[in-house]
Parts: sequence; C-alpha cells; structure tokens
Amino acid sequence: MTLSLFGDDDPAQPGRVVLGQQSVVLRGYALPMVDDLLGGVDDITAQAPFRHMETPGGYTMSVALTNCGELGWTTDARGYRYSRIDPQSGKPWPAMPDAFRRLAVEAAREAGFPGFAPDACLVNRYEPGSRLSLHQDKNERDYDAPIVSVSLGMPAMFLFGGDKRADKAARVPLFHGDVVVWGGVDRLRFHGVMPLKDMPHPRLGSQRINFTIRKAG
Ligand code: MD3
Ligand code: FE
Repeated sequence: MTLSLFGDDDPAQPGRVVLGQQSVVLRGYALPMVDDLLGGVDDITAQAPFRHMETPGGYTMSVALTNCGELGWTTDARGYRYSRIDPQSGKPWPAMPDAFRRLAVEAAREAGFPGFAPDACLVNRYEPGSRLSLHQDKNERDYDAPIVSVSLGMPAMFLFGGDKRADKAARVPLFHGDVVVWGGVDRLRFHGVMPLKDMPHPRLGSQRINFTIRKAG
C-alpha cells in the first residue's frame, strides 16, 4: 500500500488547482473517460444538434450549444431559462449519458460536495474566436448544488472573477480532460471565457467542447 501525504479531500493534492474557497480544477480528471464522454456528445448532438441561440439583448451567441438531461438551458428574445423541451425539435432533451452523471457525481464528491443529484447538462461548442463574456449562472433554482464542468479539445483561457462584475478576474487555462467544480461561496462568482485561439487538438480539431452538469430544478 502507498502512503499518501495528501488526504482524499486535501485541496493541496497534486493535479489540483485551487481557484477559490469552494472551487477547484481537477487537472486531467476526465482523461480516462474521454472515449465514453465523446460518445455521449455524439449521441446528444445526433438528437439535439449544436445551435447558435439569440440573447435577450438581440445578439447571436458565438458559442453554439445544446443540452441533455431533464432540463436544458435556453435563451431567446424573451430571456434566459431552463426548459424540458428543446425549442428547435419540440421534443424533450436527450437523456444525460451515464458517463456524464457518474463523472460529475464523483468529481463533486472529491471536491467536497457529496450527494450531488444533477438534472441538467449544458453542452457548449467553441470554435476559433468564440467567447463567453463575464456572467453569473443564476437560472438554477437553488445555489446550494455545485456545478461540474468538463473541458475537451482545444485549450481555453477561463476568467474567474468575483461577486461583482467589476472585480478583477483571474485567468486560468483549461485543457482537454480538465474538470472544474464550483459551489458554495464561489457559486455566484462572475466568470467567462476569452476568445478561443486556433490551436487544433489532435482528437477534436479546431473546437473546444465544454459541458456543465448542474442541478437546475
Ligand atoms: C464559475 N461555461 O456554460 S464552465 C456556462 O467553459 C459557462 O463553457 C464556461 O460559464 C465554458 O455557463 C465555463 C465553468 C463554470 C460554470 C459555472 C460556474 C464556472 C463557474 C458557476 C460559478 C462560478
Ligand atoms: Fe457560466
């Protein structure tokens, strides 16, 4: 048996980058599951293709998105919300793949959030130049549940701000296979993604896929 200097929930473990009191990057955590995860993305997008949605302010998002799970996040001229129905197909969103749920529940537990019961997963696709401006995730019903994010494909520079839009944001690179868990006091922090640089990934080419597993309802 190997003696570990690091307890199971010690935030100073190798491969962990502490972002805030209750948010942590688990570097490469998803790498052993990449085949299953990409298979899941293919299943989802066969039923609910990536699409560019409109913001309430009248802009078209540079990030294309789809969803799986009981609830999916949407935006249009009427606002942001979660819906059981894909507005493009009129059908329920595809089921959340078991591999997504298992990874999220285990990563949440590792980060100090046992008992995570997700019901929603927003899948984002970035192409070169795609960006996400600073925002808070406030459309979920209760902020006690964490959000688990999985990054695949090209790297991105993530912006992690504070509780106010004007708070200075830290820049954190996110790579293929990284998993991030955000919750508790960090749950409502402003965050965003810088415009994606074109650094083609051997497996995914000129795209980045990020999915966030959530409890929305
Ligand atoms: C920090 N997506 O979909 S994931 C989003 O890389 C979103 O596609 C980004 O922000 C992406 O809403 C970042 C990381 C993330 C998700 C939720 C958070 C960071 C968060 C909630 C609170 C604080
Ligand atoms: Fe967000």
